[in-house]
Amino acid sequence: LIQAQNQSIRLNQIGFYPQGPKIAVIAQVNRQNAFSILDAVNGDTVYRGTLGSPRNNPLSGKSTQIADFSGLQKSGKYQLALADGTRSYPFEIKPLVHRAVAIGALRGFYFQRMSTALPASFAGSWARATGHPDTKVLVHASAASSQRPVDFVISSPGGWYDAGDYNKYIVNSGITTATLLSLYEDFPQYCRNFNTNIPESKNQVPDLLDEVLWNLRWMLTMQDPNDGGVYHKLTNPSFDPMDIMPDQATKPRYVVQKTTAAALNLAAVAAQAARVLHPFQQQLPGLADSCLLVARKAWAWAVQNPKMLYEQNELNKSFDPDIVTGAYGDRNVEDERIWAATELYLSTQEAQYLTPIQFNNDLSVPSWNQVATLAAYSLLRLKKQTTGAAIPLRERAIAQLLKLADQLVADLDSRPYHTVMGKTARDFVWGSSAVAANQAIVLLQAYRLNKKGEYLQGALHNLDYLLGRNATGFSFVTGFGSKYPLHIHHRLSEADGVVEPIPGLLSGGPNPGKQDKCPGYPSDAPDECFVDDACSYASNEIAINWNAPLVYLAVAVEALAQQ
Ligand code: 9MR
Repeated sequence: LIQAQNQSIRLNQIGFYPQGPKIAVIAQVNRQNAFSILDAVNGDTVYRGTLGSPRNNPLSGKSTQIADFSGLQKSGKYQLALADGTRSYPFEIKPLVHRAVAIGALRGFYFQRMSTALPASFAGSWARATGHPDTKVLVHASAASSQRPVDFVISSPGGWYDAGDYNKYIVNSGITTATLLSLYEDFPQYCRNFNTNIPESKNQVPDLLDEVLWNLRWMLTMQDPNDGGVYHKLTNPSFDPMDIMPDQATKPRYVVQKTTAAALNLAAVAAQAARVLHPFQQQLPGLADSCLLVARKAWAWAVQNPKMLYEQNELNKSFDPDIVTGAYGDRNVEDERIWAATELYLSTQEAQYLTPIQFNNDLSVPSWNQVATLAAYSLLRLKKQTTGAAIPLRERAIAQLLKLADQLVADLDSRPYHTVMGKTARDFVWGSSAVAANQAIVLLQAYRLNKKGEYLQGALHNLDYLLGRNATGFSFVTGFGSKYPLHIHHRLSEADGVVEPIPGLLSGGPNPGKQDKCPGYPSDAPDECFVDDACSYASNEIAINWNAPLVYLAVAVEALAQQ
């Protein structure tokens, strides 16, 4: 009976929890205000409602109307229908409604695994041969030293492909891996029973941590054991063409320059991993201890080298070959210092790490280059480990986090899509989908502190945004929903000869920067600057630091719905 679906009805294309908020947005003002919810199987009307009064969208000048059917709590498969007969995509109301998305999003990381073949038993139609062994990686001239001359080769296998490209970057791995470790620390019980059908599913380590280990072990190899410094990235000099599979992509690879940002990212992640992996001594002998050693050494290097920034253009003036892949060139590493110090403190309780920590500045929604808030999350979570002089730091972190959460949910009732996302045009940066997901994590952390319903609801509204309730009408997660991107900027999906993109990957989302200059952007409105075309690396690429907060969000709402 699913028929005549109208793309102007925007809603979470997967569905809603029986007790949760349920909102659809009509992207054009309608002449008749009545709407109904139909049983998608037999067409019966199960709920009637009235659209809200028009809301102005300052980003596009358009108006929307809200259909709120939160009162419908019965499980089932439904469609929303307007008085003129137009119908929405089908959606479900049921417990565990986001479990499949949560599993799919974590499996997205499995598909990003480097240096390994993906057999059909785990990867289905997206099975592939092994590529990028990275066992003989050249030390770039920018990273050469007396111990590591230019012709020196290191082994640095594993890790996840960063995004649509075939390189791996420590800075971006930092926030990604930490977000997944934090998910485990926040919801250990749920995560212990979260099976994602990966090769390690039958071992005695939770799948979430097995997935993390794939990248963590790589990150550890990026430290130069001679001095504790950490290479910024492992990369080809320039991006591969779009139509080449990993086993065919055999150009030389380099580790490039040691930077402060890389050292602090590794210090933070390895310190957090040390305490998360501590209970798994038997399954992973020695690993937690090694992580702590690596973290301490990386920190010490950063103390000696407090501002070694990654400046790719400058680097190319002095060294060959030129490196033109992703820079992740953060110009301010003070937030990375706070984060690494906090994780080291929480894993060791040593006062030496307390000195650099302060929460005097406003916290911001995390991104690859803004990570102080990750430190706040860990302090909130680990109350017992926070003693003495750390107690007032934790209190300040809590106050700042709640302030940020309150700003995010303010005026929700007037927003055109009733989402936390999109309060201002500034939310629509490169990778805006991750802004939405990370805003939701801020709210979930606040919710864990004081159980205020509006925070949890705000997080759900942003999940709705990602799954279709937005100005583009797309669910941004491949393979999930009725309309999702089919042409992500993703070499693995473009080159594999399979029509469907690899599932469980979060597209970057609207970005008015339009840096790719692709044809086909529908408008200049910041919330509409999205084009489902593989040429659009600025709006339709995928990336591990965008997928990780999606995993966190989907798993967290599932875990909370069961409590
Ligand atoms: O996510 C990054 C975004 O914040 C930057 O504006 C953009 C341009 O520097 O780079 C993005 O990261 C890309 C990285 O540099 C290379 N791999 C793909 C990443 C996602 O587009």
